[in-house]
Amino acid sequence: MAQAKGDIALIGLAVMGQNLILNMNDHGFTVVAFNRTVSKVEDFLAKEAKGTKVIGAKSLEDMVKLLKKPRRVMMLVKAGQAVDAFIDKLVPLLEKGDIIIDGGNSEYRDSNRRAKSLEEKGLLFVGSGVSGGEDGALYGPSLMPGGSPAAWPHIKDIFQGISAKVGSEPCCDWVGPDGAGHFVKMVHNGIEYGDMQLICEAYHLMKTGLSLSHQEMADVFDDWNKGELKSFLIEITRDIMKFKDDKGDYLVEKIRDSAGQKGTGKWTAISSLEYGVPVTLIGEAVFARCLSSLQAERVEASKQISGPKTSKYTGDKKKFIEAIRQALYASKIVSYAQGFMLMRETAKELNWKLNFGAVALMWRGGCIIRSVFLGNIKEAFDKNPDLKNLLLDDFFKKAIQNCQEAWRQVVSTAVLLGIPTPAFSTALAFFDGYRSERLPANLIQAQRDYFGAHTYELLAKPGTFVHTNWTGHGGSVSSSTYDA
Ligand code: NBP
Repeated sequence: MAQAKGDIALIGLAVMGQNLILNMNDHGFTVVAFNRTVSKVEDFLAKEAKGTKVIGAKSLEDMVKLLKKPRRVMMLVKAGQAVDAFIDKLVPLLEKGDIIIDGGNSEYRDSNRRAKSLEEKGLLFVGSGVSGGEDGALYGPSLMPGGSPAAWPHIKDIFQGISAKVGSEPCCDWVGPDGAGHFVKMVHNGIEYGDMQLICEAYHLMKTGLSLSHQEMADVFDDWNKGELKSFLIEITRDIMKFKDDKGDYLVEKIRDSAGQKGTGKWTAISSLEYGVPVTLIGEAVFARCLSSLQAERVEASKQISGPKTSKYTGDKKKFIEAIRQALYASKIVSYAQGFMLMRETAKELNWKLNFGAVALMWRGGCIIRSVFLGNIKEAFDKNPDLKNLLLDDFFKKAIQNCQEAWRQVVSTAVLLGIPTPAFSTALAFFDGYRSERLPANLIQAQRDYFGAHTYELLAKPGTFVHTNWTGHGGSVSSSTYDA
């Protein structure tokens, strides 16, 4: 009989799984490796895992026998059907209290379902966000585990051991029940879409509006990376700006301007619509990718539709670059405020208790959106765990106040030059809407009541809904259905 010495099993020997195994091994854990195509186990042991303590399993039965109890089985396989297929095969092999961990990019509602179904069978389920790409998996990812709370004490040492650290603090903590871990990872990815779009808009303005060279833009990003915008994405953008191919040309300009997407940004936008939270910046970032992908159509349109006479800014370049930096910073604050609004509302709806300070810390290091800025967000939630909105925190209120004038100048200049800045613009529109005591929705209510007798609420009598016969020939009966 095989000796049960494995601390954890890992199924899925593609790039993420392999690197996570090596990371676990480096931290002193004994990992049992398995893969659907079993020959890859042998290959892995002979190559990447040569000289490590990693144990290969020839079958799932074999793998389970090699594990200490409670058994911990982590999957890093393609999200969707592959996860369910493995769960179905694992369930008969496991015992009460054993733990199945899904570290793939699963949709959080799938994780809600899997947690419920496995808990009913006496097993524990963890759906964990893993961020940081292949390097993160190897050297320290950001990990966002959620699911059956009873699983956490059994996986905490491994997870916090292998995760990225900020100082001595691990970028991994328990997120919440059900699919909360995958939900938070989804919002992380949505925010990543937003951050990338904001940087692209800054690049577009500097390249088209200011005609900066690639070295000049690299210098600007380098400079920004020394201050409040310091982050992984700004850092890699600096390096991309100055990267030349073997012909000595700037590679970025040779890349087709059509952005791909795997869906997590879209899921965030869909969730925001479902829960009624105005996560406008991520929505615009997703749509900006969609518009970019209509590349052939845009090329055709560009020959037929013209914009303003010039797209060149004629004012002080240096001052405008600083204004762009401030516009990016202010827009980024709005984007994160919106992301946390979505998490707050979802947590309320699904009865999850999320620790927002811990979420900010998990994103502070290891993941793609890692930045100094997330430290400020953590401080805001540490100061006030019930903070309604980041925009109401003193630090961010002041920060956005300082940037406001420059932000408006950048958005209005971009409009006049015909350079699209959907994320900068929507962030500003949200900011102006959020700080408005009165919005024109009174007119929407009047219109709805006019054409559909949907009723409206009087400011002076909150909670009292009335209908008006606006035309004199409609009836006084109101509608009970929302079909506008
Ligand atoms: P992939 O997403 O390419 O998945 C490859 C693994 O899934 C292999 O082990 C493969 O087995 C297995 N698999 C597939 Br494909 N279809 C299967 C099926 N029907 N039944 C069982 N197994 C199946 O690998 P990855 O890029 O390492 O990502 C793993 C997970 O981590 C994914 O959910 C991904 O979204 C997530 N993730 C990836 C990154 C990243 O930067 N790549 C970052 C964060 C999270 P086989 O060898 O037999 O084909």
